[in-house]
Amino acid sequence: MTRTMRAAIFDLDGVIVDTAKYHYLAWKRLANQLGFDFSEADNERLKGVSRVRSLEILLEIGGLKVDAADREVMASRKNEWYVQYISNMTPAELLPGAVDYIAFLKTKGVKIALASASKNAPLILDRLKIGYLFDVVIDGTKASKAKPDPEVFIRAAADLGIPNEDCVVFEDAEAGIEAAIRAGMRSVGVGKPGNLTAADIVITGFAPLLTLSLIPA
Ligand code: B16
Ligand code: MG
Repeated sequence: MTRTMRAAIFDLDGVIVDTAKYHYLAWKRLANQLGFDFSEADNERLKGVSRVRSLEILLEIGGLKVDAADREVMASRKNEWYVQYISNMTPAELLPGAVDYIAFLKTKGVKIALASASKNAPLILDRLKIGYLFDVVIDGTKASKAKPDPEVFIRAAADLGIPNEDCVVFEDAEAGIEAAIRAGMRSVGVGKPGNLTAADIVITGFAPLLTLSLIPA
């Protein structure tokens, strides 16, 4: 049986706003400072993953063992650089069609949530003045378990009052698609064809959906 999409749950970084490049630049800067390189392919493993877990993966890639106190210093340093990068962000860095697509879904009565691992989500929503789009926001300041744990999506659906199976998740990260599947939700991967193969469908962006006035069901 086909189920209607009653709620759309959006990831933030890499789906609505092009902050993934700033996370990458800040992690690369830290890796370089620690004496090793960090490629865009390596960065795919960090997408959607919490700050603490991202640092662990980065240190694994560099083959470094670092105690907890130094890890905390490094995570803070990366975040300071990241916040510097995003503090000059403008609406030009919203991904094409994302805001229009969300506005379109709202006209169809679809509930909208944000479910992001980022503790910086409130800052980004404020800078870009897009907080009004969301009926519910679950971000890294509210959730304790990072994707691929389904916590953020399950909490978003519960706060919206919509059953998990009637929600569709929009995600750019493998960890996020896995979290959506574990939540019993359908998923739309936003990224390059060939990536995110576990998603129900993969789109390169929202503009084509608008052209077709398409609501994935
Ligand atoms: P912060 P999302 C995630 O946001 C990013 O994809 C991931 O790269 C980042 O490490 C994580 O947020 C934590 O972000 O350091 O700002 O708390 O994609 O779930 O919106
Ligand atoms: Mg993301």
